[in-house]
Amino acid sequence: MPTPDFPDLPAGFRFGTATAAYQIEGAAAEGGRTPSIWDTYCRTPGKVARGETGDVACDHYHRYPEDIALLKELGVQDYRFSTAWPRIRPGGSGPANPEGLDFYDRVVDALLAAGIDPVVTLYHWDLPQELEDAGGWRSRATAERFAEYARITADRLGDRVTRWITLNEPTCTAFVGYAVGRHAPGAREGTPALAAAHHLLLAHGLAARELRASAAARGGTAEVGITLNLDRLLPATGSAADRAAVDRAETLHNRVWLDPLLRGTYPANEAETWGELADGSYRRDGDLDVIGQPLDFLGINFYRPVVLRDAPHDEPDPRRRTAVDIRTEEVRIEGVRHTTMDWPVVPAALTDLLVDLDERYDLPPVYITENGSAEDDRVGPDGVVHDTDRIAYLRDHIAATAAAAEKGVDVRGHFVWSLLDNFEWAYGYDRRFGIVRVDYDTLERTPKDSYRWFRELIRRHAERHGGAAS
Ligand code: IFM
Repeated sequence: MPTPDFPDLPAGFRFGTATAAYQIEGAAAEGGRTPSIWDTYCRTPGKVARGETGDVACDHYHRYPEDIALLKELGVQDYRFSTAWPRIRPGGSGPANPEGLDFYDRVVDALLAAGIDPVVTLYHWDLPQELEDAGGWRSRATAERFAEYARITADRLGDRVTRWITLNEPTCTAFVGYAVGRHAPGAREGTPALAAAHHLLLAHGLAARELRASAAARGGTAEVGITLNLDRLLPATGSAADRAAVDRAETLHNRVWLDPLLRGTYPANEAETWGELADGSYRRDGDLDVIGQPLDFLGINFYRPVVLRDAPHDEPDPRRRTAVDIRTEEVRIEGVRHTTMDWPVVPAALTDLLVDLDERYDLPPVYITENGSAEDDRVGPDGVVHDTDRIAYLRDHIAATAAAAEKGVDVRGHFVWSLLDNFEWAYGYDRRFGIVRVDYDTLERTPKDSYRWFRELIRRHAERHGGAAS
């Protein structure tokens, strides 16, 4: 059966869009903000395409009223954005920065005035540089500083923000940042990257306590979640070796987070995955209790499935191995469209991932906190991007979420990545994920066809299930 143009989601389902501070805000040296690891990384020759930086980005710091007007016109119920740690607590420790807090205060008020619920992510990769200089996520102290920053932010915004996401995609922080070296801080390490993963989990747990304590102190409650980019991993063949490769990758990508968070245990096959790199030296008694406190929701970012086969180690010398060298190799999925990230488009993999996770874990309510595609956008003679491929991608993935809901997964919302074209990390600005085009010369925003399609989906959903579109 062909996917309907406008998939039907359950009553009460919420639609949103997502962004992140460093990718859109700009104003990198304004309002008391200090450098993060991404400011440093962008200035390191050869790290980011064309030497681009987030200095200006979409200039959302100054143009947020215009962006919130676009959200209002779109009709979304939710908007997910991140606060910048180096804007709220410059340098990562010490006093809070009133100007930074005032900025987010204005954003939250403007969203609420537009009838949109803010969903705040506290960490979307912009670690204050001073904390990296002191060890970064390899160090337990960073988790403690993070909890303090969470409390400062919740004490200021928690009277209006009720849904909090502690971390975005800790896999990218721990492994792309400290083992692959393609994200800030650009390290290629073994055990320290595993320590970073553990400290990120601890940071989540400590911050969750603070968020709840802040809400309780004002007689309210906070809904606390974490966003993981969970991979749908498939073996290239049915061989035992390829299935074992997927098992190791499941631990690297998914179980390293899900097992401590949802089962209160470390993954059983750590030794098979990492050998002596996983020496546990960075763990302390009681950490699992902090990490495993109940989640109010789980955020899942999904873009594509990954097919893997068994492979030898990249690095023969065990002392020089990184934490991502787990004897696997990615195999290209043929016969499907690939986006400009070269990511295969396989929407059914999202349904399969959700159903499989639901069978394996006792899941809290789920939100798809990011999903979208980078496309080769062309501005037509009418000045508009007619992004039919992006519309098809979004339609089919939202339909895949609907299919998971039909199969019994408690999935409550779907956030499109992203509202705006923005700074795509090591790729710089030429990978465009937005449903609104940003002209980086003039900073003019122009909604694409996908924006109008998403607005119509939201409108029809409201019509079908009662209630206003926002
Ligand atoms: O742009 C990123 C975002 O910051 C985190 N999730 C994936 C997106 C697309 O690569």
